[in-house]
Amino acid sequence: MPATLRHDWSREEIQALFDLPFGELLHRAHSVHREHHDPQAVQVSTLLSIKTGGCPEDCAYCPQAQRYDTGVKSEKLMSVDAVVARAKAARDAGASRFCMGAAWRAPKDRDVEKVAQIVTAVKALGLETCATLGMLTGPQASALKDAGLDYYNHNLDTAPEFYGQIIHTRDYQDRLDTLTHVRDAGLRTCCGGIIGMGESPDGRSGLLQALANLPQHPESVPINQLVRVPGTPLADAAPLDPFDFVRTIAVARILMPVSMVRLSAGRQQMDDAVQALCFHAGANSIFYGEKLLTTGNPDVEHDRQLFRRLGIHAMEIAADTGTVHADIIEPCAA
Ligand code: SAM
Ligand code: DTB
Ligand code: SF4
Repeated sequence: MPATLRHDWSREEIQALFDLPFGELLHRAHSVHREHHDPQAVQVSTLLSIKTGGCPEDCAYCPQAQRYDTGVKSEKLMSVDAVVARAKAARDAGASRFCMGAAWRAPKDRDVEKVAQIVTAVKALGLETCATLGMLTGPQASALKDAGLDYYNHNLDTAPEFYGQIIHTRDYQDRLDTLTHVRDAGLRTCCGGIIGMGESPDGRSGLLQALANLPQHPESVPINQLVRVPGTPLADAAPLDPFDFVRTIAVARILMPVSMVRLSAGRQQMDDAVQALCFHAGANSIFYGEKLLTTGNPDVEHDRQLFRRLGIHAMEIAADTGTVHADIIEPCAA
């Protein structure tokens, strides 16, 4: 059934969902999930860092910020052929989407031209394409769309009021502006955040509120658990209660019922049972392959076994590369 999507969630309503008994919250989230998705189908994306390290920004979580001593070696933009070889391998291993990340604050126009060539070549392999390159102008977003880009990833990362404790080199509005350019160019948005950076429970509600109250729900919502990288300011952030992570997935599923919710970074540090709870709570997308951008991810064989043990399977690309968005009706409540 087509979903009625809300964009007017209050902080109190969201907090009340977080405060439900765990079993009750999971029951509600799983029911919403079943209404709109095949609960056994999980979308798999493979990530590649196509331009690594040396970033001028100061995102406190990020191993690629130049100013932190994290041991990440800077590398320039990869060639089309080198990226295509990695994309082919990802496709042959079963990925349906290839996500290319670059450690830029904002790409220059000539960077976008080069990435556009890469996108066209990856798209020709029959994969869905996604890129995350930092802040984009409207014309840059359109150029990427014309090259065959399907999704653009740009995260809000955290609640507006906590953002200033994590990033000082650009503000929340800059992120919202890029998301507007991406949507206006006709690209699908992939937008989420990070849990476990020391935010309060209200901070988690604030992130999900900001995401759900965007003019359109992002088609893909990556929920990352902070990967605590030595050398970054958040290296010693307090560990997250795994149930709080599962709760965040569940509330995201309830607020954004037709979006794909991605159980994103942090799976390597997560017990298989916690991942199973995340799938039950409504996560239906993962990053697949041994590496995220610079940090580790579960190996492919482990994930294949996990899928078998849980009776879930990888989702196919729909004919129009629309994955599973056919039943979205936007917008409803103001
Ligand atoms: N430079 C671009 C940008 O910031 O938009 C694109 C790449 S950036 C690495 C993409 C996203 O990765 C960030 O917005 C953040 O949400 C996520 N990320 C980076 N480091 C992380 C970490 N240590 N743990 C979890 N997520 C992380
Ligand atoms: C997202 O939300 N998570 C991915 C992707 N979008 C680009 C990145 C996770 C990065 C984790 C740290 C690293 O490997 O460098
Ligand atoms: Fe740079 Fe992106 Fe890392 Fe921030 S998250 S430091 S913008 S690569």
